[in-house]
Amino acid sequence: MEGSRRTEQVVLLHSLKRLIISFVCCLPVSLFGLLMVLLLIYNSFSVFSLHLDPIPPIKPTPSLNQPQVLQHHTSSAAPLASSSKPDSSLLLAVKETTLGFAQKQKVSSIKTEKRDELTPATRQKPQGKTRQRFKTRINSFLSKSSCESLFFMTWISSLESFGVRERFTVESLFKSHPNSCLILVSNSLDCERGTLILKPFTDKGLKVLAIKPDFAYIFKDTSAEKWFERLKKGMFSPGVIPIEQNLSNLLRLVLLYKYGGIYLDTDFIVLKSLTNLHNVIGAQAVDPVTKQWSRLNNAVLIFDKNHPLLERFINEFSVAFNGNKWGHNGPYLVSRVVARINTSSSSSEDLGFSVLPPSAFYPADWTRIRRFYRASGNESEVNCSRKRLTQLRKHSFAVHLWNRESKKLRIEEGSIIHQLISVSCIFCNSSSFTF
Ligand SMILES: *[C@@H]1O[C@H](CO)[C@@H](O)[C@H](O)[C@H]1NC(C)=O
Ligand SMILES: *[C@@H]1O[C@H](CO)[C@@H](O)[C@H](O)[C@H]1NC(C)=O
Ligand SMILES: *[C@@H]1O[C@H](CO)[C@@H](O)[C@H](O)[C@H]1NC(C)=O
Ligand SMILES: *[C@@H]1O[C@H](CO)[C@@H](O)[C@H](O)[C@H]1NC(C)=O
Ligand SMILES: CC(=O)N[C@H]1CO[C@H](CO)[C@@H](O)[C@@H]1O
Repeated sequence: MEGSRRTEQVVLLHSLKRLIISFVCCLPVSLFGLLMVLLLIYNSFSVFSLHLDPIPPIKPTPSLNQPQVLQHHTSSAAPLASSSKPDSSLLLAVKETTLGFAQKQKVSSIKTEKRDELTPATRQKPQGKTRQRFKTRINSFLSKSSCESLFFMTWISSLESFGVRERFTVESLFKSHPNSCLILVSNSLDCERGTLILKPFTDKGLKVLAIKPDFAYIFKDTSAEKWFERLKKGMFSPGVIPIEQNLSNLLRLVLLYKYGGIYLDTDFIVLKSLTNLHNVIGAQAVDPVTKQWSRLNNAVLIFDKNHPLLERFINEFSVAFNGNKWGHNGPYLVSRVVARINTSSSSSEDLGFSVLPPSAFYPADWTRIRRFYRASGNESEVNCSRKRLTQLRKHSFAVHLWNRESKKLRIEEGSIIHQLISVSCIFCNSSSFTF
């Protein structure tokens, strides 16, 4: 609406101008001075209209940056709702600006209007760039990096909380995959201070990109698109709150669906190369009697682009999303979908994927991860942990650390984790062991 009002204004000014010019030709010279005054007034008006730019000023930062995300963890509904608002209003503002700009270009062919155009043009630039940036930055990163394999991680929390443990996941990943690429989808890490955190890796020539997600672009043409639209509309009601947490579950599915590759949570120690694994998901628990998996997990996903199982996961997410039940849209979701496949006529072979046993990625259950952090007390414990280490090296690709359970634990010297770190590190300085 603003845009069209503006256009009317411009059209009006133009016809006024043309009228005046045509009058100049047939009027006596005595009136010329008066006309000059009129023109002066007109000009000052058109300059003045620059300041009456109807496009509302755009708030410079989207809502998902760190301080606000921190709030998401600690505070209640009210500040969260208000922090979500700028994001969607930002999208609207971008649309309006683009529209206004396009219409203006059509109407104003006269040079004097050039200055006027600059205002929306320069304003539009940063926003338009942000929306373009995701696609072009990822594409240029991939085309210049010649990636042996492509890893994705998402970081939805603050920059400050991306700590030694998270950095070590990246470290161990590159230790086993020095020629791979890592795309860290994150609002907080895609900034100057984030670049500093990743600098030790980039300085070594390791290929890592931290990039802000453009959700609208990422979800486009999947069943997540409509869900996201609904979410954005619903965001104004206080019901749906820290969407970023739940979005991470969806983001990993859609990123793999669009690009293919390996998704990894940030609480892993990677032990060996995953490049020979294709279209796999890991079981986290097995039924002791039937030996069938009883729970899958979505902390590691390795899938080709456009894989039908990912499509089913995304569909399930959009249909059955429930922001109030823990795990419902994550580990339980993948378990639910795969279990359904096995009981229906199609099987996992039809869809072309396999379920790896817990030893692959989840060798320690979350209830038992504690003992991995403790040093051995006596000889039998030493023997036991030595045996465990041998098994890990033999059967495990990575060890999930269950950050929720383990982040407060200290790594005791000689513990299993300590020994895994000492063989999976790149920098191997003392700070690696202090998490
Ligand atoms: C499906 O069920 C069969 C037989 O019960 C089992 O052997 C197979 O591992 C199951 N597949 C998955 C993906 O759960
Ligand atoms: C070793 O320590 C564990 C507990 O830490 C204990 O249960 C076990 O009996 C001890 N074994 C020996 C041989 O001392
Ligand atoms: C530990 O292992 C060593 C050699 O493998 C063995 O000699 C020793 O008896 C074991 N100790 C215990 C307590 O099992
Ligand atoms: C240890 O390595 C990290 C990179 O992981 C680096 O930022 C830090 O400065 C190093 N510390 C020392 C003491 O070298
Ligand atoms: C399925 C899932 O992870 N849901 C989460 C959505 O976000 C809320 C708030 O953090 C969590 O409590 C839910 O567990």
